[in-house]
Formats: sequence, C-alpha cells, structure tokens
Amino acid sequence: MALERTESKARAAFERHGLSDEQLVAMLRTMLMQRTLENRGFQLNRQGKIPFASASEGHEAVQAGAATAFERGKDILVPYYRDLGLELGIGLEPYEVLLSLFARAADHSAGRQFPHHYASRELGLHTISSVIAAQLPHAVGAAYALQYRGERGRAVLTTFGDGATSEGEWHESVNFAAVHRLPIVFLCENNEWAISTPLALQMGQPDVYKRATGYGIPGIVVNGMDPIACYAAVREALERARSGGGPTLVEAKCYRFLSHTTDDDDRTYRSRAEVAERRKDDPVPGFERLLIERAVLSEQDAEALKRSVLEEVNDATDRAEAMAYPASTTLYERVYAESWQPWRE
Ligand SMILES: Cc1ncc(C[n+]2csc(CCOP(=O)(O)OP(=O)(O)O)c2C)c(N)n1
Ligand SMILES: [Mg+2]
Repeated sequence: MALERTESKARAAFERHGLSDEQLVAMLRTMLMQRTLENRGFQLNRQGKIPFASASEGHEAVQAGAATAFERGKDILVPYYRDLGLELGIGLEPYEVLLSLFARAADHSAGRQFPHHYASRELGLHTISSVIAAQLPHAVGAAYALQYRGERGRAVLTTFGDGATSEGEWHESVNFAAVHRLPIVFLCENNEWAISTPLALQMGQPDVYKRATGYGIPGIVVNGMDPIACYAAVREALERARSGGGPTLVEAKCYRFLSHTTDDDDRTYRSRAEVAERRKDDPVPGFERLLIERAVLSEQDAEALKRSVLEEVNDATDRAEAMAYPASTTLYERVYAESWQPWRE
C-alpha cells in the first residue's frame, strides 16, 4: 500500500507531455543504442578496423526527443553528421550503422558515402553532407516543395550545430523560410564547440534562439540534456509547421563530451576538468535514473535493456564485419541515382 502511494505520487509529479511508458522506454533505448554504437565506432577505429567514426555523446537527449516528435511517413528529416540518435530514433537499424562504418558492399551507398552519412527514402531521411550548413538550403527547398504542392500536414525537420549558424547559408535559409512561412523546424544542437572553436569565439551573444526575432519567426530554447523537454519543444514547432504556422527556430543547449571525431584530440584545446564538470549532466544515466525513480521501469528492466542493446550491437558488428567489400567492378554504382554516370553523358 505504502509503495503504491509513493509510486502514484512520483507519477503525478512527473511532466511527461503525454508520452506513454512505452514511448519513454523507447526513448531511453534509442539513447542507450546511440551511446553503445558510438562507443563501438571508437573501439573499432582504435583497433584499426574502420578508418573513422563520429561522436555524438551529449546529444542523446535532444535527438531522442526530436525523433519522437518526428512523424514517420509524413515528415522529412534533413540532419547533419552528428545525428546518429535522430536517425536511430526514426528507424535506422544498428546493422545499417555498422555497414556504413565498415564500408561494406551491403551498405546503402556500397560504402561510398562518408561514414555516418545515411539516407533512406523509406524513412524520409535526406542524404547528409559534411559541408557545414549545406543541408539548410536543401531542407528549405524540401519545405518549399511541400508548400508548393499543397501537401498539408507534413513538415521538414533540419538540424545543425552552433558553428553552422555563422555560415551565410544559415542566414539565407532561415530568412527564405521566414519570408515564405515554410513548414520547417530549424533545430540547433548547441554543444558549445565547433571542433576546437568555443562558443565565445563563434558568436557575440551565446543564445542562438534569440536570432529568431530578427527574422520574424518564433524562437524556443530548451535544455538539451532533457529528452522530454526536447520532445515537447520540437513537437510544438513541428505541429506549427504542419498546420501552416510557418517556421520555428529551436535551440537545444547540450554539450559534446568526446572529441569531434576519431580524428580529433580534444585534449589540445579544452581541459579535462571542463569535460568532467559537464559530464555531471550526462543525459543517458540521468534519464535512466529518472525513469526508475518515476517507476516507469525497474532497475532490473533497465539492466535487461542495456544487455539487449549491447547484444544487438555485438551481433550487428559481427554480421557487418563478415560482409564483403564492394567489388572494384561496381565502382560507379550507387553514387548517383539509378547508377547515372554523368561523366559519360
Ligand atoms: C563549409 C565548411 N567549413 C568547415 C568545415 C570543417 N568542419 C567540419 S565540422 C566543423 C565544426 C562545426 O561545428 P558545429 O556546427 O558547432 O557542429 P558540431 O560539430 O559541434 O556538432 C567544421 C568547422 C566543413 N566541414 N565545412
Ligand atoms: Mg557545435
């Protein structure tokens, strides 16, 4: 009886924005999967098995929240390179991630895209470019197409880092979307670093969302370490976009815990003390603790969840590693649509 009362009190005090237990556990699973896969990428790189992996530790909450607000089969995602959790959250499989990292023939692009640069028509996942802010005019173009074709109820979600907001394309894209009231959400994952450039050297005032005022669109700021708050902010913005209310700029304040990629060494430009201090806000154990405290899942359930994620990643690693590299005779395939060879035209 006493236990029941405690449980119901915990549940009553819990702002879940309409998310069911199943959705909350699915969000935690996506976050754990993202963390485990990123870890695997670094391990495989250090073992000399793959040339490169990127790192999104610290971005799990914003990405799991945004992915839950995204409507599969309707919305279009135009992400940037640090969005593994968003991609997993909308349906990308861990095995597909490993195929990309191992650059095997069975990968969507036959191992010819940069690692972690996914694309899927089925999932509404636009192909990714590593050129900073280059995705934004594409995202705005997709939103313009939705509006032009009168496809109501659909929206584009596009993401970028704090550094990307210094690019001309960022300003042009936000302005164009604002002028035409396009169905788009601009989600900034502000992790305070652009490789080795700190926020203070990136912009004169550190709140990206405030720029929305200058373009005449709503701007929202959210704690990027809180997946439920991120879900609520992105959902509100996507609903506005889908219902003809125009664009929104959402800024999620997060932090990049690891080096920029496996090719970077962040010890050369920031202190271990800074990183250790920010780790106290780590959203993955934080969300797990919250869900246990609020009786959404038990400690045993959480342990089982972590075991199942690790088993899935181990299995995906073994399967992907056993696959063949693409044959050299297929060099020109799966680069352009329908294996088009523009240099032969
Ligand atoms: C146009 C362009 N300039 C520079 C680079 C090199 N570069 C790759 S990632 C990066 C930092 C971007 O930082 P931010 O937008 O904050 O995203 P984050 O990596 O922190 O998530 C830079 C400068 C690039 N890829 N494209
Ligand atoms: Mg950044």
